[in-house]
Amino acid sequence: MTREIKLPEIASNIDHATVLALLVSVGDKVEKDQNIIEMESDKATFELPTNYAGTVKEIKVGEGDDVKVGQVVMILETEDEEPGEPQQEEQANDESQQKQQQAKEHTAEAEKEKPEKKEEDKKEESKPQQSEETTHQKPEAEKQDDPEQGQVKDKKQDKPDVEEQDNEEHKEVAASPSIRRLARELGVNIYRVEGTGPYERITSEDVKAYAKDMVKKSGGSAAEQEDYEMPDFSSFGQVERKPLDSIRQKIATAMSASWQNIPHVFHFDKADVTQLEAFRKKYSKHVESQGAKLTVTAILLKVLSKALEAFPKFNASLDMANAEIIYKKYYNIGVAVDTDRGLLVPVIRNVNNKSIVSLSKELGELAEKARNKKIMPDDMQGGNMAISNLGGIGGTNFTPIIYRPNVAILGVSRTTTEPVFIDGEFKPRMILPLSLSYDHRLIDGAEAARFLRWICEALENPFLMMFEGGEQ
Ligand code: CAO
Repeated sequence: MTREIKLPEIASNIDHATVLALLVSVGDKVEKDQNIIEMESDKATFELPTNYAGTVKEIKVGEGDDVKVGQVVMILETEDEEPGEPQQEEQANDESQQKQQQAKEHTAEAEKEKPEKKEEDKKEESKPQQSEETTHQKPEAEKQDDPEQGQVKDKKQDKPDVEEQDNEEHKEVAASPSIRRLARELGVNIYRVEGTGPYERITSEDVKAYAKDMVKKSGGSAAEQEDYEMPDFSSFGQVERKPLDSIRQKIATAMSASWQNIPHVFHFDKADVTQLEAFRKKYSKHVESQGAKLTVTAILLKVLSKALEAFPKFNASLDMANAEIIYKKYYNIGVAVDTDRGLLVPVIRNVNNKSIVSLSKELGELAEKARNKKIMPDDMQGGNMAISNLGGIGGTNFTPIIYRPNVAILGVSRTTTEPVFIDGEFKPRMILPLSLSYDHRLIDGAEAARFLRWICEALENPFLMMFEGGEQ
């Protein structure tokens, strides 16, 4: 029988995605859960798996197509019987609805922070093909950003600007959806751009010129990069030019936006993890027997969630436009994962309520999903702070960049055995170097020092909290 494969709910605030690459062709046999299409949403690049095994009968979309949630992308010929279909479809729909519900719950706080985004996307969707359009759109969406998404904020920093922005809501602008998207990605408030096209229509050149001007005025380095004239490298030797893939573009945009907008300060400390390492060795078999690997990162997740409970500012976001600090009452932590496509940051939710064993399992599964291109945009949303552990690779210390809208990130370097002077003699101790990058607009140096010391002391006394939290 034939089965329709549709674009499922990807995340609570995403209702469409673009086809980047078709991974199968008509006539190909596919397994259940095999990835069939590489797609890109506003939030991330991901691969769409099929729910069924079968043979590809028809492909309904092409590369570059914009696909709505629920739209049929492919038709498979499967071997199962007709009667089973409605039930399975229903079940798949139920699961999808449940997932959507969970995602909505998970991101409820985040949604509150960006209520206009979905609204604006909907408006764009409803007029996708009009090349020239005039709409009233709220500018809030242009100011939203996301670390995975790489959008740049153009937030107002003080009241007069906010009032000006309110007036702008009532202004009409003529710009196509692609130009609005470009403006969002460059952090440009489209209501401030003067259109030079026919009937004052805003062109991509107008948006880019505005963005350059904006960054120049703020003394940022992106303008320098854009304006920077590349030397002719071929005059020095052989070169090869390759396009930046979409993940790398998103990472690049997100990193520069973060670096330009957040006044970073870096703080360093060292934890004596000799006892912790003995503990890890002792219990690793126990954890392994439950199908997980007890790693430093899993333990740090637990410790960090407790530190966030004790220091709520580090679990907050800074809303400069409204002059507010948003304290979050949930403890979701992102973990930087090194994949062959680049850095991805899946989020582990409600870390404070989970045991180290379940955190170890979840971390392993998420890291594998990220590396196998099975990670979905929703898996990477809603993180309050992040851990970046480069210790498995090497290095004595580093200064990670904060993922907006977080206000801090914990960097973890390699544990080494060092001589430590204790009770009048040098003793070999296992030392874990930690770095904390924090947003100095919200967090003061002394608070950062106390926060990182708290983490070090928790690691130095592992038995105090190791098995806290309910099993999930
Ligand atoms: N010091 C010493 N060894 C460490 C360590 C540390 N800080 N952290 C991990 N290791 C060791 C582990 O013990 C493991 O050794 P064995 O194989 O001998 O047991 C090995 O390194 C690999 O660890 P892992 O990757 O399996 O486990 P993890 O849970 O500690 O890390 C993850 C998971 C996803 C964080 C990691 O795999 C990863 O991708 N790290 C890179 C993150 C990154 O790219 N950050 C930069 C982002 S830019 O800010």
